[in-house]
Amino acid sequence: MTPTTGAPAPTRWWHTATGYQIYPRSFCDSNGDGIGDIPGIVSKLDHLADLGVGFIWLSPIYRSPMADNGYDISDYGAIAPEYGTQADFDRLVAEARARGIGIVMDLVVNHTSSDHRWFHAAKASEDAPEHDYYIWRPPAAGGGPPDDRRSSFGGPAWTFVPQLGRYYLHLFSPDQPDLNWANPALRAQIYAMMNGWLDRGIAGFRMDVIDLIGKDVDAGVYEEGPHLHAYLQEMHRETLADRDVMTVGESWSVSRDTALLYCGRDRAELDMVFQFDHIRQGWDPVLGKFKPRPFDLVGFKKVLNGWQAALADDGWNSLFLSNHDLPRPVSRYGDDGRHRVASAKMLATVFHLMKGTPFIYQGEEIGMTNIAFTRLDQFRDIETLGHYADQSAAGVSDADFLAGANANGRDNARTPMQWTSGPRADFTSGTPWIETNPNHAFINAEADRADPNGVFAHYRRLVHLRRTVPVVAFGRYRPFAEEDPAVFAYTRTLGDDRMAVIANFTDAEVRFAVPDDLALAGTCIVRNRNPRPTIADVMTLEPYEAVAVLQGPAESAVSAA
Ligand code: TEU
Ligand code: CA
Repeated sequence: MTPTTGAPAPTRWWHTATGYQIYPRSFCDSNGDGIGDIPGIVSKLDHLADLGVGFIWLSPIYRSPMADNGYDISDYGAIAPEYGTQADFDRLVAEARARGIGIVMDLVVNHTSSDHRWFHAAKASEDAPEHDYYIWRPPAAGGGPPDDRRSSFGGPAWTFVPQLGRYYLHLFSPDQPDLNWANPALRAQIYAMMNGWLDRGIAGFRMDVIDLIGKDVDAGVYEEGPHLHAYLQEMHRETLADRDVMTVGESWSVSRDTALLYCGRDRAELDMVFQFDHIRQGWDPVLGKFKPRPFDLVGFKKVLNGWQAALADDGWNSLFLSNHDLPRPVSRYGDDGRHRVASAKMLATVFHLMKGTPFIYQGEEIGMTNIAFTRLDQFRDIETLGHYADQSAAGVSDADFLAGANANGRDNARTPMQWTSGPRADFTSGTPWIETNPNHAFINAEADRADPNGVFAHYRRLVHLRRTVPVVAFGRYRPFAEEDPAVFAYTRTLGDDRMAVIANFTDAEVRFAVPDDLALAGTCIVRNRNPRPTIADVMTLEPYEAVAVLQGPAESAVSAA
């Protein structure tokens, strides 16, 4: 382990905060059009204040044709009319701030919508200054697209514009043309836009696919391209420096070897990255997400333990299992039937007690599950529909595709937030844009919050511990039982405080021989089964049992769970 050199890292507000992701379309609809909106979010802020979160990451709310539910922006300065007005947004920022919650905006600047005025100008004439805001190439020598890169949503990554005789690049759908970051005028426009939002009092940015902005198309380098870090440093200088905000960059290509280039303390780029090694570890290496692999705890731990080690002394981890692109954790990694509540709490315990900033995706805090669709026409997502076209052309049967899409598609976790057992879960008084999970009859915020042993109460405790117990936020991480196929175990240490976390990832009882340095006696601060103030010798863990024990001076400040 590398010893810390130099001065200790300064403490920032987001080191002890927990984030909460809102997918606006599916959170709360205030006007009955079936689409969640900003007034709906404002009406639910007390739910979040009660949970104790420090900031909300708001998926995009800018004006957009919604081909990809807002990840296709047509005006960075405007609020989507279906989500509300500028006044609604300012009210959200103010009302959240009054509850100690910051608003983190989604910054989608790898691409715009094809309906952005820049793209209209770019397409109209090669002489327009905006033409060079996008990435154009002539057809390949023998005709056809410049290279055989595929779009993330199926089909080629290049679309031909006949009147120009050229192709434009879109790493996502044709409705999402990639911006040309090599153009300095474009970069200046983006920084001005960011400053505009920052000046309105937001708490930071989550940056969509930020690893893609530095690409060198002619060299065939798309991920983590040669210009990435120069752009991020320039962006920091022009927008973030001297502001006390939080930034987290989404990167599907970042590795433990490159992470500190984005979030090292002295880099002046980002505060954190969202990395996906632990997620992709469960995908088929060739066929990808629509062909999930059986869950392998040993591999999963290796990845997560490796990230804890890589960012132990510099940088900072983000901690998450779920977002609007991923399946519900309780369905993917736990048991969404009989052991739903216990496994939801177990997963939360393991993630929230690691070192880093945890993110809760809406509904996770009440143990929402994936919906199971039975027909392809129930899906709305551009990614799922695009891959369906590709895979059925490749001979994959509808039944197989449906199984893969239910397991790992994005819509299954985008169903409306389940507020009550009432009609349409009280998400809307109208017809929701995507079906409500029928299990809202028994899985809903009202019922869960009324239960002192509910999932919400468990999350609230974890969020509170991070704020109040320094070893939870800052303690050094040490993994145990790395080869154990059933148990996730680690300690955290800070000064004389030690915390042990032990979790059974299976639906069976497990006999666990406790390694020496993991055993301790103190206060049981988190549990989902019986209290265990002592961890010694051999434990028989119940299905999905999770327990955290604290030993040391901090015990006096914490009540037993
Ligand atoms: O996602 C990045 C991305 O690459 C996804 O397509 C991802 O590979 C896939 O969903 C895996 O499940 C971001 C946003 O989070 C996503 O919602 C957008 O669709 C995408 O960028 C384009 O902006
Ligand atoms: Ca609405």
